[in-house]
Amino acid sequence: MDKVGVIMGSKSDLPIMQQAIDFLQEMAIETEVDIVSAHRTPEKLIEYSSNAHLRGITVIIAGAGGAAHLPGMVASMSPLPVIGVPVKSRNSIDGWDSILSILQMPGGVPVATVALDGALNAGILAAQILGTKSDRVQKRILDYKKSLREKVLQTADEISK
Ligand code: RP5
Repeated sequence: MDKVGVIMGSKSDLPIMQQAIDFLQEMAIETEVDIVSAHRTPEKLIEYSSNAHLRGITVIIAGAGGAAHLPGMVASMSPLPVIGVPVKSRNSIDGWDSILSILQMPGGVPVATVALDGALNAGILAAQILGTKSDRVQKRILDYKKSLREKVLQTADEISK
């Protein structure tokens, strides 16, 4: 089965990135989690980016804060789709540095960037990509959307009483 690789620049990103990991687990999608730092472990970054597609990973979610070069650098070397999560880390200037570092990629090297701290959406997007090849995953996504709809309608019902 296809796997999603979830990487982050530091353990301090984990509380945010856990949202993606939890969602993928809820969808019963195999997930490989690792810490890969663009600045502190550049050799590991090259190794990870060059080999992820060779061991069954089909989508990479990469989260980082501050001068967030991880998602873009992975995208520069990997043939896989990369979803970038800007993290509002303690070294970040209000999150804008992370957002712009991940969002403003040059032509030819796309990173699908989600909202600041938007790891849940990164997990959903990764599952949706896998769902294009798996009826089982796609069915779970449809069920998830149904649960979102029902929650809103139920709340609307409650407050309108
Ligand atoms: C980035 O610097 C990491 O992705 C993290 O968001 C931020 C701070 O890292 P730590 O100093 O907490 O390890 O590279």
